[in-house]
Amino acid sequence: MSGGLYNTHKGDFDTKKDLTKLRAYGDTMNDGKIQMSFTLPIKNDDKGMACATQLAKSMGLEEPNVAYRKSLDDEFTFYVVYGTCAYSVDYTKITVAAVEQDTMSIPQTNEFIRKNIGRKVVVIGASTGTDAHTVGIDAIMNMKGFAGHYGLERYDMLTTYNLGSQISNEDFIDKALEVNADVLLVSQTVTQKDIHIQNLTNLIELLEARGLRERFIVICGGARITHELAKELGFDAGFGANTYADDVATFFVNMLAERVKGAV
Ligand code: B12
Repeated sequence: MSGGLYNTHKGDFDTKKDLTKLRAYGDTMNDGKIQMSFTLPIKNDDKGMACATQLAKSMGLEEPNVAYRKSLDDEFTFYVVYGTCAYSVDYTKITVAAVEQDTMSIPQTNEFIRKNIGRKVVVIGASTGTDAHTVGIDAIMNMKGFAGHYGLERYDMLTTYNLGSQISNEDFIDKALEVNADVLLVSQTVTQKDIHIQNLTNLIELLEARGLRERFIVICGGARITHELAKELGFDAGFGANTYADDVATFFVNMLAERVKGAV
């Protein structure tokens, strides 16, 4: 877009996109307009609104304006604040660690396994620790899949076990040994107080303590998981939002094939 969505005449505003000084886009290029929301543990009155405005200013928002406020109860108020963000980022300097691969289709993956691994691959998945969210791991594993991408249960050359949610790391490892798993898939949704970091770290520590870390390919995923974080925590890969069964299957069959190749 250049010069605004409804721009029918040349107005007196910036139209030049500079990726080294990328700013938020509201109505016109580089106007820096953003909207954010938060809750304050105070009652919904004018003083509360002034507090919300002050907080927004401290966060770098110029001319903040409370566009919406709603009492959640007598002592909590939700605010939506609109304003101009003073900051920019240098897009050209941003690098991200991500799994780099050409995702294979289901038939391609099945064929790849037949050719390079020569047997069915065993995959076990769960939402572990206290995390009760199953939708993420189901999206990856269930036959019907998610958003038009069938899940791992659909693959002829995979044997899958979806344990559901709130599975302790100890039980997860025991079950992985029982079914002779090749791949461990862990889903983590709740990240409050870094509970996911503690739980994911605990899984890797338990595997290491039992001399099993290299026995499995271990992958985690969830809306707030990045490949970078997963690697830092000792996982082989991490997948965030907008990833599907075919992405993770492509990753682990390639990794397993490398191991099979290395073993002969
Ligand atoms: C549905 C839902 C629930 C349902 C879950 C039902 C179920 N059976 O799963 C219920 C009502 C039970 C629930 C409970 C809670 N929830 Co809830 N829930 C949601 C909600 C609305 C949607 C989550 C979802 O299903 N997304 C759809 C799936 C498909 O997306 P996804 O998980 O990101 O998965 C994708 C990727 O991340 C990736 N992926 C995920 N896992 C894996 C694993 C692997 C191996 C790979 C490769 C990829 C992968 O692939 C998937 C497909 O692309 C979100 C808000 C939201 N709109 O996101 C809150 C949310 C996740 N819940 C939240 C919270 C806080 C809770 C509770 C703690 C609330 C409470 N105080 O009781 C409890 C959980 C208690 C517990 N012990 O865990 C917060 C989490 C905040 C945080 N970051 O910590 C959210 C974000 C809401 C919010 N804004 O506060 N919740």
